[in-house]
Amino acid sequence: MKNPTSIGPAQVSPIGTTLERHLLDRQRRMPEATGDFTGLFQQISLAAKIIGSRVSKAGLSGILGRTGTTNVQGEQVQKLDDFANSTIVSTVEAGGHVCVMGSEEVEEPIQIPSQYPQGKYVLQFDPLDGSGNIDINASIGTIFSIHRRLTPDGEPGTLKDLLQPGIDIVAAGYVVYGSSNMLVYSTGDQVDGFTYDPGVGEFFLSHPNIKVPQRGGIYSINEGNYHSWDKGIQSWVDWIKTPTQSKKAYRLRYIGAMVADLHRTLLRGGVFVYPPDDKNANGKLRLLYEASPMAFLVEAAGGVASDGKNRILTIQPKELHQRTPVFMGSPDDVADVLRFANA
Ligand code: P6P
Repeated sequence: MKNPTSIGPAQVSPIGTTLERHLLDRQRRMPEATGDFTGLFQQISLAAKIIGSRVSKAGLSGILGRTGTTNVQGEQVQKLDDFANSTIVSTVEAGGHVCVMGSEEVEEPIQIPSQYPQGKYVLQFDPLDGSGNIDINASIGTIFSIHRRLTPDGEPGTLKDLLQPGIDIVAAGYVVYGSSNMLVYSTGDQVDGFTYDPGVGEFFLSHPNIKVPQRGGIYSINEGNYHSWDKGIQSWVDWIKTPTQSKKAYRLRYIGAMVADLHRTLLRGGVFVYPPDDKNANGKLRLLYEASPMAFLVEAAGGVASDGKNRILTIQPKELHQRTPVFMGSPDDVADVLRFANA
């Protein structure tokens, strides 16, 4: 009988590989692992299940619509935004694995109450990305990224722990609440996708080792902003949808939720672009809890993630809610749009 605790490659069990099993197999391959990361991830998974359950019946539980408040972004806060934010905060803070959190919905760093341990990790998240889609039952998502703390162990975390570049991310992932709910994550080496089985209450490995195609046939951008873009972006859009002898016209797909648009891009290839426009000189998307974690995943899947000039992962954050232009997806497609953008 083989030693049951042997640290061999993850065996695919007859019941399939749950997220928990995947995390434990990863932990067993790392002798120095303390279980903190696995514990944090299990809290994130629990929060995702709770949020997914509420999202799936939002229309029945009086939780659609707006709270009447606006968030730090100046956006109308949806009731589900608030619910998702408080679910993640309350689930994670009690676990004692993080020292500070950053959320799209909260202006300041979220401190860990003194009754809980100050952990060694830092969690940043967009609790419900694309929340404008909630009331029309279109896909939405949760985005998260995990760093190690920089400040001394045991003390409350600070803004310094949050303002870290994407190249130092320990793990990043997203949950897409769509026709099925999926959790996709990476610790940098590969990207694995897990589909939620509500009958069992577990995420099961369904998309191991996701790789972005070198080139796709889809472009994803809000063409409603066409007249507020630089000429370079306008020229790229005109080019990409014009068939030539050597190139078919690309298809336009735009869901309006970054998680859903990039989930499709990871699986099908192509390019997702949110460039600067008249309203947002630095683009609309936030660096720390949208662009950076998604760039980490896209690069881990073999794609490219640029702010138009540099890798998004190399940006040194200066503010918690700073924005960045986003050009992400298949290497050849990102190269094309950057050629026009920088012409
Ligand atoms: P627009 C959702 O509000 C979001 O932050 C991203 O998820 C999405 O990609 C983008 O904004 C959509 O913005 O201006 O096209 O509605």
